[in-house]
Amino acid sequence: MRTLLDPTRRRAAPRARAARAARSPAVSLLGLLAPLLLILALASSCSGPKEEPDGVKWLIGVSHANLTEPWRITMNRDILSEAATKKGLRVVFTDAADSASKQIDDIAHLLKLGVNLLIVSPVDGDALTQAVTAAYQKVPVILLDRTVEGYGYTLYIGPDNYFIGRSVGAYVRELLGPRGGRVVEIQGRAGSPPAIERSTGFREALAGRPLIRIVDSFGADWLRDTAQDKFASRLKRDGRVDVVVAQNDTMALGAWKAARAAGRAGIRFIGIDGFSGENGGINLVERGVLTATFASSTGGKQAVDYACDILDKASGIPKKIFLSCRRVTAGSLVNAASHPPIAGLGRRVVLGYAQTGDESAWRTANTVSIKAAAKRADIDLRFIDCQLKQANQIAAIRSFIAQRVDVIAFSPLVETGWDEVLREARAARIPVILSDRSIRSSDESLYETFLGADFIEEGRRAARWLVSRLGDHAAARIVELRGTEGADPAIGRKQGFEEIIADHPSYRIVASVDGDFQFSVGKRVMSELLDRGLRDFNVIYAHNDDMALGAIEAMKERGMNPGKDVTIVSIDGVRAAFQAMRAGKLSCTVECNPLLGPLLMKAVADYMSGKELPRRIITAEGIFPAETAAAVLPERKY
Ligand code: GYE
Repeated sequence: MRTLLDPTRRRAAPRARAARAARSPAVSLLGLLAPLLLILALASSCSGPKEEPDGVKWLIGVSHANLTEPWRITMNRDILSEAATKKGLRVVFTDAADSASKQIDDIAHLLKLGVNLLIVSPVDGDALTQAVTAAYQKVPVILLDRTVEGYGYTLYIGPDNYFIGRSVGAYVRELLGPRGGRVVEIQGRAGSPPAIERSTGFREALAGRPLIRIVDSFGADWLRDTAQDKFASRLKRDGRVDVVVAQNDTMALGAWKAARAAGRAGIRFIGIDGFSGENGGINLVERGVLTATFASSTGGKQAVDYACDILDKASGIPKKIFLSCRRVTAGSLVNAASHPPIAGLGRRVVLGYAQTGDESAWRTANTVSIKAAAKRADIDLRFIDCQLKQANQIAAIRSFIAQRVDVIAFSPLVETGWDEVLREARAARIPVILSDRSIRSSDESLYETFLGADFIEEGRRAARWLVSRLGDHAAARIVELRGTEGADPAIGRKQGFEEIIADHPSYRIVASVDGDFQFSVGKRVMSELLDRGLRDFNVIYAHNDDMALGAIEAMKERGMNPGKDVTIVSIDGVRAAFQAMRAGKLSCTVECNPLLGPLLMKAVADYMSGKELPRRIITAEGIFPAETAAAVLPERKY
């Protein structure tokens, strides 16, 4: 049994002990109580503080749910390979063997070792919430693959399982065509969040295609042999199957083995993960075992990369990263990598940006951030203010295509109407990044990534704060000032707010008007409501601060007492909101971070270097009730 730490040596401080053991070239394996795999990393990137005498700059603890599932074994490997590129970085692992209580102990053990940062892949999000949130008070915590309740962590990185399920469903629709067919679904661990989300997305994508029938669905715990045994039994009971959709490649391989053993030909097998190597999804597609796989990285490499940024106190660390997934079939194997590096340009990268306009203080800060970050990154920014007209944004994108820019980014004024112009960008092989706002399209391949806020959560936060302030059963009569009709943030903030107040029947929206995210329009529409005699309200919920401030002015002009008689909650967190809160006019603002420039330029640089971009990059945000305004205002950056 190889030991974890060298027990014969003088009992040095835990961290130095772990680091010294990590110098051992051999990878030490399982110990008695808390299996720690001590891995030595070598060459350079994590800049870190001064070099310690034993060469250790940073010690990262990785708490794994288990080290048996193929996905997690690959995740481990990804963490190792990325860590090995970081100078002075030491990484210690624990394996909870799927026990939540053991993982809680492992986390405590790693903290005792003196790790500088934790990477945790929870066995069970709920069970680990308290331990993770407590650890977050001591060190940065990156969650991998599964999240916990609330926001008590630094960064979440994981697959967008719902999106993966939808992508698989869209492919099955294509594969079976109008004739349809009989599908067997093999889920991972029945009832686990990834299994539920993948299955939900898959079923939703098949809606409206009654001739595609899921004739059986069972869990196989992500394991090949379990899938093989269960599918063999299925074939014995009823062999009429056209397609098997397994929630990972290894279970798809197991089912394929069962079909081969039963002499069944003609069934098509679809998997998920798309790992390289023997029996990885890519290899199985090459061999014709799988018809397709959906390749999604484990996030292990990204976790180590971001761990170094966090430890180096880099700015612009997002809150959530949802990894992308790519369909890989025999026909698409050639460019199995998402795209080759665009190197050797011999010139500055050219980025075309189509901005909505300059409708609010948030937008002004957003524009400043983008321009400053482009300058710092030495990127040639072609920036067009589209004056709040979608037609202008479409024209701007076409002009960027004509200029052959390297990357196009824009903040879609509204969610729909982009497919045609984005197909033109794709035809021109120019990648598109959605910044700040997203689009609604059936073609998920029209853009590389979305970076911005979780607008639905912002709406929930506004409502949760309101209920916490007024009480569960308060008679809240709410005037809603909506953002631009059809815009992603307006739709999301309305949805999130209504989701929470739906549980509180005494909270009612008595008027809802479109203020177009603008101070002047917010003031106008509020004036119209007041001049039409509206007085029976005691709350204003505004989708952004500018409209709230416009409404406050309208009320003051009519002798009303905003912030006293009427509780006003809005979203953005711009400086003027803090000033209004300090003056007692605004009650609360939910932050929506406009400083997206650094995130955008990192995404452009990553794309240009051939890195696969995440599907969604969600910003970190807070909530600021009026009582925090005086203390926080001096440090606000926008
Ligand atoms: O809330 C508002 C701006 O898209 C999140 O647009 C952004 C919104 C923001 O006009 O102030």
